[in-house]
Amino acid sequence: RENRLRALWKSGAAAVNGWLAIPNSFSAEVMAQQGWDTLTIDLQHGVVDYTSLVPMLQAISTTATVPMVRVPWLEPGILMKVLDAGAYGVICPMVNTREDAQKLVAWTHYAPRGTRSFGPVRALLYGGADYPEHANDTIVAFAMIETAQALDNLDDILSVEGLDAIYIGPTDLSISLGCKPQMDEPEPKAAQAIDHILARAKAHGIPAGIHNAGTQAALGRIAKGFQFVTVSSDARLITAGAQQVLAAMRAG
Ligand code: 3PY
Ligand code: MG
Repeated sequence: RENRLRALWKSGAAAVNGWLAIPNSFSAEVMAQQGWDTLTIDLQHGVVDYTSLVPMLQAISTTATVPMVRVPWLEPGILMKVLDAGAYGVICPMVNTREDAQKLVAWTHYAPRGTRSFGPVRALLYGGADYPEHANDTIVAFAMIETAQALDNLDDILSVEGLDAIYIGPTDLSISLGCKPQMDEPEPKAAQAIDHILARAKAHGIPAGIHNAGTQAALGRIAKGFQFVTVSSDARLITAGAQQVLAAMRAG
C-alpha cells in the first residue's frame, strides 16, 4: 500500500496531522474517522505504551489516514518495533548530530540502505505482501530538530543521505535556546531559529514539519512552507470541548 503522505507531498500539499496521547483504540478510531491526513501516536510524552499502541494502529487502519508514531527516543529496538507494527511514519525526538541522523536512517531502512532487522509482522497485513520490497521508499522517518545542538549541526543533519523529513519541537527548542517553552508563539530567538530551520530544510529539499497547539499557528506555518503540521491533540480537543460546554452551561 502506498504512503499517502508521500503522495500528498508529491502533489505539493501540506499534511494535517492529528496527535494521539490517549492510550485507547476507540478514541483513536473516533479521531481517524474525522479525516486527518496522518495521525501520530505519541510514545514519548503521552501515556501510551506498546500494548496500547497496536490496537490504536489497527483502529487507524479502518480509514485512509496514515498511521504514524513518535518514538520515545533514538533507539533501534522501539523504532523497529513500531515499524513492524505497521507505522508508515516515525518521528524521532532529539536528533542532534549528523551521527544521530545517520542512525535514524539506518535503523528505519532495510539493507543496503540501513540495518533494520526483518520481521514486519503487522506491517505485512497493513502494507501488503510486497511491503518488504517497498518499505525503504514507503516509510517516512522524521528527525526532530529541537535543541541548540541540532541547530549548530543543522546542515550536517540535513545532508544525511536518506533522511526523509524533519520535525520541529517548538517547546524543547525554546527551552534549549533559553526562551520560555511556547508552542505557537515562541519568543523572538526561538521564532528566528524556526524560520532558519525551515529555510535550510527547503534549501536541502527536505520537507519540514512542526508541532502546533492551534489552527492559527498551523495555518501560518503552512503559508510559510511547512509541509506537515500537527494541530492540537485528542486530549486537548476533549479539554477544549468540555470547557466550552461547561462554560455555556454555567453561564446559562
Ligand atoms: C516540542 O515542542 O518539543 C515537541 O516535542 C512537540 O511535540
Ligand atoms: Mg520535544
